[in-house]
Amino acid sequence: MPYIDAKPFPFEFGIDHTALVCIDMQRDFCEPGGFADSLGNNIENIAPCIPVIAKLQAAFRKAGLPIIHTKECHKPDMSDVPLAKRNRGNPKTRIGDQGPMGRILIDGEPGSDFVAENAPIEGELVIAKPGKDTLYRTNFYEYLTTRLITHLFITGVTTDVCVQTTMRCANDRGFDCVLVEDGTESYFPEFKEVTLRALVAQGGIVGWTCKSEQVVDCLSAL
Ligand code: TIU
Repeated sequence: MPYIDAKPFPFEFGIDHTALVCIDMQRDFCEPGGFADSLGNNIENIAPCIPVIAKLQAAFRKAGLPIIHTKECHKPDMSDVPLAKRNRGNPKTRIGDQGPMGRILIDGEPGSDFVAENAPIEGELVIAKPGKDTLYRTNFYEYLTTRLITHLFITGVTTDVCVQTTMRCANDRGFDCVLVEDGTESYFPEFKEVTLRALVAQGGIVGWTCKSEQVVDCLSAL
C-alpha cells in the first residue's frame, strides 16, 4: 500500500479510496476586493499555496484520483446566511453587498469563482458550502461514502478557519486526513504554524501533515 512519511507517523492510503480536497481557492479569499480583503486581512499571505495546489492537482489528475473543490458562498437570496455571520465584526462591505468582484461571497458572482490556477476541470466535484465545515449542509459526506473514499489529502485556505474546521469534522466522521503543509496558508502565519502542530499533537489526534513534494513523488511512483 502506498504511504507518505508524514507527521506524526506514516500515512498509508489505498489508491481507490483517496481524494484531494481543495478548500475555497476562490477569488474572494485570494484577490483584492473580495470577502477576505473586506475583513481587513493581508491577502498576500495566501499566494504561496496557489502554485503548490496546482502541482498537486496535476499529480492527482495524472494518477486518475478524484479531486473535490469547495467554495464558501451563499445563495443570491441570502436565505442561507446566518444573521450572526452577516453582522459579525466591522467589515468594509458585508456578505451580499456589491464589491469590485460582484456581490461579496455570493454564489455565481466573479468573486466566488476559483482562482484560475486552481480551477476545477470537467468531471471534478464542486461543493458550494455556506459554512466553514465542508460537511455542513452539503453532499460531501454522501459523495465520499458512496464512493468508499476514506482518505483525504487536504489543501486550501485558510489553515486556521475552513481547512482545520473541515479536517476536524471529517476526522470525527471517520475519515483519515493529511493536511499538506505547503498547500495551505493563513492570513496569520503564526496561526498556520500552531494549527499544523495542534492537528498532529497527541498522536495525530486530528490527523497527519506532510509536504507536497512527498505527495507528488508518491503519486508519480504508482
Ligand atoms: N476569514 C478566513 O480566514 N477564512 C474564511 O472566512 N473562510 C475560509 O477559511 N475559507
